Amino acid sequence: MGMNEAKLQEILDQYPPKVQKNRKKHIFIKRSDVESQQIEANTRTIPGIITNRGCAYAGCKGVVLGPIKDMVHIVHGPIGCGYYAWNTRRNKAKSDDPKQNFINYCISTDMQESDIVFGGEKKLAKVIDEVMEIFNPKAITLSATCPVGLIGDDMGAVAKAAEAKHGVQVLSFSCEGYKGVSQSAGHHIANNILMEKVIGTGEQEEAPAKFPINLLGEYNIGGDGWEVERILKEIGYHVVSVMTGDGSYEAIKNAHTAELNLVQCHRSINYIAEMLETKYGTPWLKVNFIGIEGTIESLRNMALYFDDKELTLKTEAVIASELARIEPIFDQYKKICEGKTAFCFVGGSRGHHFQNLFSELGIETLLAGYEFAHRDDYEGREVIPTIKTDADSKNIPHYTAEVDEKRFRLKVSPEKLEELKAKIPLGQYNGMRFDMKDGSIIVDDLNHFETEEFIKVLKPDIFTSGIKDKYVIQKMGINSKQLHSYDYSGPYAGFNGAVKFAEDISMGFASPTWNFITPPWKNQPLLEGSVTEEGVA
Ligand code: CFM
Repeated sequence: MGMNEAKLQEILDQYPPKVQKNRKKHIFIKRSDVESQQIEANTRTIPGIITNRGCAYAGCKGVVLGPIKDMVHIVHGPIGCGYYAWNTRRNKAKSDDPKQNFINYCISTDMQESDIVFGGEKKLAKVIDEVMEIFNPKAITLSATCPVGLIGDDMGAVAKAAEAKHGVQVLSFSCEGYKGVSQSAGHHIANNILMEKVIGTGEQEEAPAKFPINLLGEYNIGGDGWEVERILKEIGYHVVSVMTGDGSYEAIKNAHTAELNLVQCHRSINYIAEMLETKYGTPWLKVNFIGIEGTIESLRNMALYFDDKELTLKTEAVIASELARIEPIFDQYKKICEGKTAFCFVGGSRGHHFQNLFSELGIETLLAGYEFAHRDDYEGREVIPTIKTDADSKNIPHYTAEVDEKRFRLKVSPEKLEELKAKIPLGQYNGMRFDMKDGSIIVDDLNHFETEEFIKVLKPDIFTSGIKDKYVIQKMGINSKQLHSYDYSGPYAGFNGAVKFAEDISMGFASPTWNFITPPWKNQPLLEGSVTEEGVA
């Protein structure tokens, strides 16, 4: 049985009226015969509902700052916030100088009750001293967790004093978990400070090689960034910096020297992309290195931008040789996957990006969504001016980049830019809805109740999301693959990544495990009941 408005309403009817009214705005069935389908996104999850979202601290320290390998990232707060985030995101890094790679460390001020009562500033200053003594890093970040904001520790003052004492940059991030409705607020806070205090502080005026690019919104989960870099370097691009997977403080300082910024994850880093254009005149191009077709299209769009004969020829040569190598293997896996169906629910960009790979494998995506994306990630960037700023988004300190008089340089003429914009997504992102088939479901901040309900109706063959729901889904007899951590596998980006993904999910489909699981609805009477304002009836 497929999904239709009536069936969707039946699911929603199980909610109390207030909850139903709220959740209805976060779900729609794609229809291309209507011009716009608005979704509510980036608003608070209803208390008590089991969401997959994380917090602002997770988005700031965990997502954007954490992967920068040559800075020490100190978490100011109780040990749980640091320890629980320790290496769980699989943002890999390697360094030519092993003494400047701190990715494997978890550094926390381990706040105790007495610190909450009497303040944690002294302890934080002491931890910075210790870090300098043990690691001697080039720079340090301080990330605040909830109690820090609640007791009013002045991390900025501690950072300033430490900079004077140690002579290295100490950046303070006021990213207390409650600063936003999800990790999305933390991305924004991290973007602002990196732009204000790090990017453009390098001494280079020009990149040392031709075709210099920054790769933004690529976090090297399971080695994705390495695979993308391998391809770009083979073609002849010079990767100035990656933000921030396997990223380096030293490289990010010189990000202003790039001539094009590539944006893989729009949600987490579109702020920096926009600000780089304002400040240095560098346009950004939306790319998607997930999927073979996505990778090829991204490479061809880059070639169109640089408009260089040799680069274009090399792009085509690399595409041809990669295809010849991987297609026969990919096609083998396709035989296993073809005709299957998927749910694809991930953070703020993968819920869209991985639909490419599914469709290349002959798998139809029936339902997709994001945990914490904004309306533009669903509906396209043209809706940005219509998004209302609410009290929660006002929590994020405002920062506006201004033109750098010395370093601003138009990379292509305004006429050429307009011409290119008609052909390639320069400064443009169409969002998830654009690529989805009519009749498919788009859900924002999917919760556990809806997860189970949609599974019962649509019975997908594979569900890609995260650790919080993985085992619930598997117990329902459905192949479940984590698309946050890749379940200890990867890379899944680029040409090699597409093959690896195909191999991994084919193994999942071919596993005899599923024969031993009976989904609950097959042999157990399901409890009939409803939840009302007063409780369970
Ligand atoms: Fe961007 Fe990400 Fe994602 Fe994200 Fe994330 Fe992640 Fe993600 Mo998990 S930065 S929005 S905050 S692509 S950690 S590497 S997988 S939710 S879809």
